Amino acid sequence: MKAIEEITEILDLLYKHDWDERNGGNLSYILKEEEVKEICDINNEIREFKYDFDLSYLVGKYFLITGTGKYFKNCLKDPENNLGIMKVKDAHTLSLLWGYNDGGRPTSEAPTHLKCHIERLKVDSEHRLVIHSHPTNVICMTHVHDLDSNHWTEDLWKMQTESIVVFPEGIAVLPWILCGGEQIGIETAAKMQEYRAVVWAQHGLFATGRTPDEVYGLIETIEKAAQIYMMTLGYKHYQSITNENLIELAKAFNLNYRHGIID
Ligand code: 2HA
Ligand code: ZN
Repeated sequence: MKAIEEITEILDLLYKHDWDERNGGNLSYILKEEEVKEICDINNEIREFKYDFDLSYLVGKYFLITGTGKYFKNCLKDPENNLGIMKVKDAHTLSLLWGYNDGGRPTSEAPTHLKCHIERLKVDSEHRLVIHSHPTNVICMTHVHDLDSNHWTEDLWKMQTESIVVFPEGIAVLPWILCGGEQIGIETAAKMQEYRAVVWAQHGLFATGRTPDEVYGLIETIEKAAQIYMMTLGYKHYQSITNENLIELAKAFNLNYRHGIID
């Protein structure tokens, strides 16, 4: 049950940060077969979920996915009702092996998650995790900042020294688009070809990576930079991190950072 423990701990932390109020946010995690075997019988299909887009890239993989309408607040104490483990059985079918005990089904954002997994796996074979959350200051920034991805990347990099170290590829920003729909899934996944983090204006953040620590750390660092931006907004700025400082950092930490923003 180690995988369930590590994921429910992260869900609980996200809730306690106020980044996933009520049923806000959702998560999907690629599990290894040996991890699934520790939790349930991999040959015992409980129910099926059909999707009309092409899942063939993911066939054979196992996913832990939060349930639709479920609260992050409740996942730690009751994982079997709030989470489900599924195998991608064929190009249009997820087969439920564990969880959703009260008759639930995957999050409404599951198509977006699955499309993001496909694009991240194409660029990083070790990719495993997608977390959608509602970090407060990231959402605040989408009200008071333009929505240009390079402008966001530059401003977040300049808020604190850690930013460029943690997300050297930058951050992508999408305008307001209807959530739960097809278009937002396609546009988010397209950004995931180049970025691990995509902001949804006036909504939240999609963050991806290899491990719970990496993805949680990415969310924390982006949100911290956005918090510094919001807390200093409207004050006279006497100094900041310069382009030259960032280039010096990139050299010192050997960062493969996104070019065309500070140079
Ligand atoms: O599942 O956050 O984007 C609740 C949401 C939808
Ligand atoms: Zn949301």
